[in-house]
Amino acid sequence: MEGTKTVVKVGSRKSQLALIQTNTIIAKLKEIHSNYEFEVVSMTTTGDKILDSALSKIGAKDLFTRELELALEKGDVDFVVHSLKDLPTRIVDSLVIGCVYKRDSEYDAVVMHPKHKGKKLDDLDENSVIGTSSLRRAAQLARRFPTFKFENIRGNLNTRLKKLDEDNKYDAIILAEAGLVRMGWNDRIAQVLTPSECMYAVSQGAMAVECRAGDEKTLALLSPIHDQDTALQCIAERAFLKQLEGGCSVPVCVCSTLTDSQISLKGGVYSIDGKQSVIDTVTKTFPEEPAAKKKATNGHTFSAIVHGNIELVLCQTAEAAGMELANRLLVTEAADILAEAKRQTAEAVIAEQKRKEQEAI
Ligand code: DPM
Repeated sequence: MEGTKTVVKVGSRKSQLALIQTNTIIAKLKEIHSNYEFEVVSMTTTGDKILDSALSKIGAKDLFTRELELALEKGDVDFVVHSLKDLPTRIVDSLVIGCVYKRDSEYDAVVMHPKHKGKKLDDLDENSVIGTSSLRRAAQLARRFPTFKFENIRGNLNTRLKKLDEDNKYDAIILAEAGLVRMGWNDRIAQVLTPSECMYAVSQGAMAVECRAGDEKTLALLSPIHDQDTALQCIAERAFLKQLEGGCSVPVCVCSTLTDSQISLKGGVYSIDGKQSVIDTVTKTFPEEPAAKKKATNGHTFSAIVHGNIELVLCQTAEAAGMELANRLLVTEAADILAEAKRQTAEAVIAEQKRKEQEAI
């Protein structure tokens, strides 16, 4: 009977990608819970409004999420779908990541200007201009292609593709393969970058659902789509970033693999110009002893991700892998590289504010 259906309100950004992601999660939930109805409440975030600065130059970690989180806290919406890589490793205590959905491609992809159709990065001229606002992508690719120029490009995916095709400024841009595929732009992917060419961002390609901590009804609704393998890899990757106190202000990259018995996390810290880097790997074996299989204390999360239906000891092992890798790097020159990258980014934030103040006069 129509009237007996429970209505769940779902917050989303207004961009095409955000709405596609939100509708993917809703469609999956509808398959499982036929007695629920979902209503999308879309809104514009600060990050959507600031289109003229690189994200790393704005200086706030929650640009694309804050407005949505406020709506969650107020009870205006019951959950919000995000790209997990956009969610800071620390979120407010009142909210949690209630599930992590099965990861799509975690790799970066190259999209060429139409005049370079059929080419790969290796085929481009020495002075080619690559559009990306990701410090991580620019640093790793600058190392490999020292003569390329890396220029900022902002805006949602539609805007960026339009800028690439129409502005004649960029020879190619770098985007996450997952986003391109979700938009249905597979035919624009010229090349998928392997981890040896460009390691990916923490949690890239995974969607996550944020909800109120302790909202048992929503947590139970989300539980069947919480993907164990993805969650464990993302817990390890996020623990690494959290321990490094990274974020989008520094070039930090990862590559993780999982088997039934082990989790392995490779992580790197780069200088902004890509000239210095430290990369290391930690592998941990999941313990089998029943003693370790303790139940979670209520409300415990892993870099804000609930353990949900996943064995606690698996989450703890994944988290330990990420923390150990970070701790290992922090006793090498990686600590100095990181500190210098943070200093440069902070300086860029101030320069950007000054530039804007000048513009406003
Ligand atoms: C974060 C970064 C970027 C996004 C930084 C990074 C890319 C910014 C840029 C943290 N968030 O990756 O080093 O290219 O200027 C973002 C995208 C997706 C989620 C788009 C993209 C889609 C893929 C996914 C923006 N956030 O990376 O091309 O779900 O992971």
